[in-house]
Amino acid sequence: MKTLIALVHLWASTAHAGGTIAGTVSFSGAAPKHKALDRKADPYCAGTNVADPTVTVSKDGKGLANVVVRIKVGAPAAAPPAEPLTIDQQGCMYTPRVQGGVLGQKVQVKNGDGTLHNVHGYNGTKTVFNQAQPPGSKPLLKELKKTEVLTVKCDVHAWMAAYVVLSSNTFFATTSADGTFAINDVPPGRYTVEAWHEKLGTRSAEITVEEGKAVDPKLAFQG
Ligand SMILES: [Cu+2]
Repeated sequence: MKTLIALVHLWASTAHAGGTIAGTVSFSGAAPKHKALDRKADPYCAGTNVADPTVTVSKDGKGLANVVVRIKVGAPAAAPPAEPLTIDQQGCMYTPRVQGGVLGQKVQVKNGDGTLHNVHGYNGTKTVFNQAQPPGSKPLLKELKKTEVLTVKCDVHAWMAAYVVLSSNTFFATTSADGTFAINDVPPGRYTVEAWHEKLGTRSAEITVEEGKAVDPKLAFQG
């Protein structure tokens, strides 16, 4: 029993080693007006109004959602997890819209809708995969072939878009609705951190992570 307790203590102390990269990705300027998407093309989708989520800012207008924050330079490379990333299709929108992953990780696309989607993955302008997914069909499991930023579009519904930002390491997070993020258990060291947004581009910062401390890279976008 004593050994078990000692092991649990050891696990607890090592599981939270390192520091944290955390903060709010800030937004300044005029918050975009959220026009409703034109979804009349498919009666299945047309019933609900959905605001254009391309640039989503927090309620106070100061934080930016759907930004992938990641260590771009300085972190040890990691093998892709065996578990695929998941993108679901619900109400004729992709969920999540933006997420991070590890280079080489697979992605599975589910169709929770009662309508046909055509899942079209791009690396830049190059097609990575392109497959119709009728309602009730099994998830599509796709390899991303060295893609760093995967864009997923639907050839049936022009408004649908999802993004997967793939890194060589496991240190990444996506900002919440209020623009906040946290990357935990980062080994102490100097890093280049990058923020990626689907429309507003990228920002980067040089930071130093110290044991047991949190550092905010103060990443900022202007609208
Ligand atoms: Cu669709």
